[in-house]
Amino acid sequence: MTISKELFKEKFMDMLTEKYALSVEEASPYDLYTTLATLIRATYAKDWGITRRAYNTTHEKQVYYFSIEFLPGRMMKSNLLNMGWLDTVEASLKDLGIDLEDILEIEPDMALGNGGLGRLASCFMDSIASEGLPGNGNGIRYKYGLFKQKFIDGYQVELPNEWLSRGNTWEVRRDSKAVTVKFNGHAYLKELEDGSLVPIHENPTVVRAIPYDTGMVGYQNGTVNTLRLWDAEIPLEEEINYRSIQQRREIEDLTSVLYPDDSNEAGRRLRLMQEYFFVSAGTQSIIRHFKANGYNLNNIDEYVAIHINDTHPAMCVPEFMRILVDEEQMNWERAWALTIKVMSYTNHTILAEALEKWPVEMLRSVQPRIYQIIEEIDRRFVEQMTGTIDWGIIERTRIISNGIVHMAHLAIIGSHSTNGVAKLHSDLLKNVVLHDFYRLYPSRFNNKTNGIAERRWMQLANPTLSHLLDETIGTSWRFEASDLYLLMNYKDDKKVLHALAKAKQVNKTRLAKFIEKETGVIVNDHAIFDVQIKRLHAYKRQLLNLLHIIKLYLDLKEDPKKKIQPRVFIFGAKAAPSYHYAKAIIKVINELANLINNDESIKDQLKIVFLENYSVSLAEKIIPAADVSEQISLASKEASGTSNMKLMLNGAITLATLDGANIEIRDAVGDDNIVIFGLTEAEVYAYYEQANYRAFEYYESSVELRKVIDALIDGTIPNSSQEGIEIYDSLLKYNDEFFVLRDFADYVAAQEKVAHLYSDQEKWLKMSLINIANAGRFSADDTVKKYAEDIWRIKPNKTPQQVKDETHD
Ligand code: GPW
Repeated sequence: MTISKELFKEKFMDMLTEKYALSVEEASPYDLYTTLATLIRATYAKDWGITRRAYNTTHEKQVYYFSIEFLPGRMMKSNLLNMGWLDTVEASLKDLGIDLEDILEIEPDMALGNGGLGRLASCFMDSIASEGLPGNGNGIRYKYGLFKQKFIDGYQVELPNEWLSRGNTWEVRRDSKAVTVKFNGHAYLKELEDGSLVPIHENPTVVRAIPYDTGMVGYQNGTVNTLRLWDAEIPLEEEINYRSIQQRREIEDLTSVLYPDDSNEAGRRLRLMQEYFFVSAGTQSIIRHFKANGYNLNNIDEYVAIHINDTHPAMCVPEFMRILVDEEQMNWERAWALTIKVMSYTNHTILAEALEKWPVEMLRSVQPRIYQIIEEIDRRFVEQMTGTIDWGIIERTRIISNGIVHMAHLAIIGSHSTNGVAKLHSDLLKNVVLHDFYRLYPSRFNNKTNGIAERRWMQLANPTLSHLLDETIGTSWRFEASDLYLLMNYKDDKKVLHALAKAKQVNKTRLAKFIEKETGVIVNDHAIFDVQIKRLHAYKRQLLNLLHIIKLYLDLKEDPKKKIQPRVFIFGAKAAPSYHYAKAIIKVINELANLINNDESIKDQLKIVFLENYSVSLAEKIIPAADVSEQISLASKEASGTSNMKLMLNGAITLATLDGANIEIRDAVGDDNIVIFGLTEAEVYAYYEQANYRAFEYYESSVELRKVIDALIDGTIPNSSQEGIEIYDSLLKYNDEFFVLRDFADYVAAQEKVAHLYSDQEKWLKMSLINIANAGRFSADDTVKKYAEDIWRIKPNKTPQQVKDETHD
């Protein structure tokens, strides 16, 4: 799909006339944006159709990736890149006096996710299409994306994110593919005259699910897959049953808001309804599609793989059973064998509070038939296991116990594969968290270390470095991420290292300008840009970062002549609206920032910038400019992390605990090219076993630490006494759940090492180069290939070009 400048300009101006009857000079940036978006969509639409028809005619197996979150960010630049149009369009628009960057900024982020989980799903969508794999996304079209974050007086305030208010050019509403989803009511088995039982669902609430499809354009391979997001409406023929505003609102609410919590489950009944809504709509539409295309449901496992992204879509298991058994009259055993072969599940956390559990009463009331099926799955599981193993294991692994439905148990028992998202995480699943299941089904457990869409995080986000890579190692890395390794040949090449420094400087200067524009803070763009960007969560320990900054500040105040390696600490983080403690940390960071940034005596040595409204598009601005990547979660708590990979790819040096994928980054670059500190996972577990962590002892025995902690409550940091006390208490009164005090001294030493390393620029640049060169292994292209081979058993499809070639000869 290449295009000449002339042809593009002609098409673009025609489209502008068609859509708005405007000339380039008359058009607003918004008009230009929608015109370009429409042209892009119209262009890939042909391949979109060819791809779909190719999947149908070749009967290749397809995967459906069910995820309650997708976080694609902006689509325009990514589509241009993947179509092979980016450079031509940029140059053509320039001829017309238009700066492409200005147009790109018009697009609202598609933020239908909270953080890592949703972004992973979107990186996978890009990679699945780019690998030519037959794969589809299935999720919810939330009317409001993740809240917009503002800081008012240093506090996080949440505003609605109306991303659809001006329409969405990328999506296609497919009315003809609507399905109905049933909730509530009463379910029972009715005995017929011949003694057989039929399931009856009485008085259900009936909702119409309408799919909105978005093309997922593969990287210059002609493949365009589909991300299908469902919206809820009142079915016309059911209008009569929705008489009150209250009843109508319930349907509207179903797809209204993304549950804005990350790693903490709640949201309760509405969230459960959302889960069943997209599970049922997606599963029904898959089965309907395959039936309509003449497939035999008895070997549906040869054509369909369904992936359960964390437990939120775990009801795929009973829903698939419901359709096969109730609607298709298949016998239970056959249906169950197929279900297990079709389903696979990824676990993304070991935090107990994030493992989904639903009260029996609530699940039964939201979907009584699904509850019955879960009960039957549970009954058969217990029956099958009884006598083969300890009763204790059965009690701990069964799906329903003490009035609670355990969704992870449902997902594991109902699927053939359970994977973790980094080596350490997968080992912890096998050996600790899911050990009982591992004993039952050892062959179901496997690891798939996360990956990132390196096209977005390098080619789109960092054109400066991308050009340097082209000049140094050629352009093959743009197609094959592992070719980044060619850069290793230049690790001692002064010219290349110098060029690397220049590229980083360009990005830092650009970010510094952005920071000034957004916050008014002027930062020294030659300081170390030290970046921590991720959801605000106690286990991620933004607090440890904060305490270290307080220490640097106190040091500078105590000795005004002291010189430190200048630093700009950059934060980006949203806190769940109900997560009081996380919000307290935001407030204190903001107040400390205010204090330090306005302290004349500190000058250029220290600045803190907390950028509002962290999002995919903000990440694209920050990451290319980062020198230091803060990955400082308590060992064992961060399942993988993915910002660690994005920052490494962009040449930042990782400052990390041995947690999640940090361990694999260390293995990739070697101990000399990463800075590791803190407790190991084994040490953390030893504390748990011996119950012998005493946070207070660290406070008592270290003068330095005591000064830092006291600064939280002694008025050093203005306007934050309440929050300071809350944090102080979490550390000392409640014994510091995430071992911040235990790791403090080690972290300070590691930060001193970072400063020291940075002062030797040549060494630093070499480390940076080695990080870039070794980041290829974290390409999501490779990750999805492994899922495709080991779990989904799907093969790359023919490209539209191949299909065309064949039909022509
Ligand atoms: F709790 N993750 C996330 F496991 O972003 F479901 N949201 C979530 O709700 C959960 C996990 C859940 C993240 C992990 O915290 C992170 O370590 C991982 O890299 C990411 O999922 C993708 O696997």
